[in-house]
Amino acid sequence: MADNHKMWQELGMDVETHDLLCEALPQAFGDVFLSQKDRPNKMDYFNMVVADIHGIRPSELIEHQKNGGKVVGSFCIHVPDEVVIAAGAIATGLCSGSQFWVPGGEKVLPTATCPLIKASLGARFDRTCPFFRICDLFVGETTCDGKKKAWEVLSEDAPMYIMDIPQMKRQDDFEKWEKEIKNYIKKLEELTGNTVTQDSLHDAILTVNAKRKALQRLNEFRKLENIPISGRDVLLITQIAFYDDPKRFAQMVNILCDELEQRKKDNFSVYEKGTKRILLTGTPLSIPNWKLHQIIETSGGAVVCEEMCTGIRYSEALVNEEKASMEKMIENLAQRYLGNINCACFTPNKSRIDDIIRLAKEYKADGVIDVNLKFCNIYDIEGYFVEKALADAGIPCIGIETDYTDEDAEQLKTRIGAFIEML
Ligand code: BJ8
Repeated sequence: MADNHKMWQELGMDVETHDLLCEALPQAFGDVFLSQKDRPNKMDYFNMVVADIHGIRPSELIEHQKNGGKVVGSFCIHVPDEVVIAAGAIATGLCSGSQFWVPGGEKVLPTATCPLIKASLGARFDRTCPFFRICDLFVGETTCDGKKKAWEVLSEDAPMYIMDIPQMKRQDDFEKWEKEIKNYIKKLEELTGNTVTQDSLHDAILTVNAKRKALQRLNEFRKLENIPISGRDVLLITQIAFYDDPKRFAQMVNILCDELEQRKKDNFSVYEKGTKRILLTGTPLSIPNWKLHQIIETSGGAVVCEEMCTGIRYSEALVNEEKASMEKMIENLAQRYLGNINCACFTPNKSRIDDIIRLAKEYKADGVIDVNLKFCNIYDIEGYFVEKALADAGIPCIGIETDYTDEDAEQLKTRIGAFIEML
């Protein structure tokens, strides 16, 4: 693996502290992923990306900047990557899934803030993540209260732009969101000096759709009785989707799917017979948050679907692919990015509840685990409806609350183990 220290130093990172993260990651990755039996060979690409996650992709982003390009980071799947790509910039995900960054966030935020938000700010303020050093623009959104206020704090140190996401899905809200997307396009045009054209926007829609289609193809394998790939591996791939070059990523996922196609023909499963099928729903699992999948899949369960932003919510819906007027394509983006994402920030949010039941049936889940990141009120409260709907549908469910630490790992193992046993 290349020595990235020079690059990190030039980015103004705290290299010494960052080295501690680099030391811990290979062990965690080995324990969760490399210890699995019968992994598909074509996971090699994704292993390599993660092994050098703060090296390979950051150096590509820097190369793009050296050639005059811009890099735009965002924290939420409501922010449309298509317009960033159409403006000739690179879009990258920014939300952070490690406890490593949380204490840094706690220096500027109340402890009673969700770990995802704390880690995101910690990564920037502590200078321990290259992605948070590279971005020319940080795009926040007004989804939950914690994020909304945290962006104000982050803006003291980073160039921020905020998209105001409606909290309902009425006709007026779609129109408002269309305006927000138009304003975002203007901002990106100013940043990059490029114009978003009908051609560039249409190409970008096709590029991002191709990535989502590859993920859809991958997820289809999880509906099979004999599942040819583990939930852990699919989670990892989905997490990488937020960072990788979209065209290369789609190509690599499709190559992997070709291998899985053969496994499907051979009725090959990575799980033993009798393994219980689990659907996860709730708050996102940002990289490198692999805790729950690891616990579930070493306790007699298989994660068959994530009704999460790091799951189906990211990949299921496509943007209409028609090459229409700019106006119409922006309307199509607004439809997809407002209408088809069921974040708990919306009221009401019945379509999420319906989706959970639909997905539990499609993926033949034996049980559902409703996951909540500590201090996330909106998902916590919505858990009431999730659990009620699942009880009505006769699908067993438990709700759990967790964070990025390992402190609750033993307790979670006991609870999840007991849940899986009774399925
Ligand atoms: S669309 S889930 S990515 S906002 S977990 S920060 S909600 S307190 S991450 Fe999210 Fe967009 Fe919604 Fe998805 Fe706040 Fe809750 Fe923390 Fe959250």
